[in-house]
Amino acid sequence: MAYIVVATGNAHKVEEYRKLLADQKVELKSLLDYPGFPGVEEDGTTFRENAAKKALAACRYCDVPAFADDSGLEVEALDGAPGVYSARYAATDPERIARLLGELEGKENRRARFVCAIAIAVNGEVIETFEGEVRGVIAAAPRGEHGFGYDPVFIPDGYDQTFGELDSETKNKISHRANAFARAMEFVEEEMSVLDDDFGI
Ligand code: ITT
Repeated sequence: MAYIVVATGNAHKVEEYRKLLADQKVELKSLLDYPGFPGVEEDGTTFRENAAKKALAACRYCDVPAFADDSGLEVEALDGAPGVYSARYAATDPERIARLLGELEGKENRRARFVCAIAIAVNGEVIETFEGEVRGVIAAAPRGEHGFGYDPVFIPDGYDQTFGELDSETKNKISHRANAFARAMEFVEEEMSVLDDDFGI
């Protein structure tokens, strides 16, 4: 079976993509299957730029079609922070959440959005990037054990629970990652005659 590499070392992202790709005739590998991958400096100023860098590096290193996601949380009252620096906001998930809640102390506006950019690279070139988002608010305190990152403090619009409390099926229907992925799949299906051999779908 043909396979595609998702250029991430984040096992939670891999799991989400595995579920999103469940109906496709393509096997998913990730950088966890390529321990020798040298890594990519995520020095872009946009999610799209970083996603493109990661996808390209993986496509060239693994010599197969690859896609990557760069994602993060943008908080209105913090002028969009932590944004592209979401992973580097502090050393661990609990510390990142603690810093975020600290910065928001006393602020009334708790609106935020998760953003995900996906880049697809084939034959050593980035062919397209896509973006998805999910809007919501930041909870007063972390709740729930599901998901990863900022999930315990993000309450998506239309729900009372955080992504940490909602099950993975629900998150995978409405998340920034699911929305970006749906756009990417639409593109892949439309361009199938071009990509058929590479993707094997
Ligand atoms: P890769 O670069 O290897 O894919 P990463 O975790 O470093 O893994 P990013 O550079 O895209 O990924 O950083 C995204 C950060 O934004 C991530 O570490 C989380 O803190 C946060 N984030 C992104 N998507 C999230 C989600 O679905 N739920 C919770 N937090 C998320």
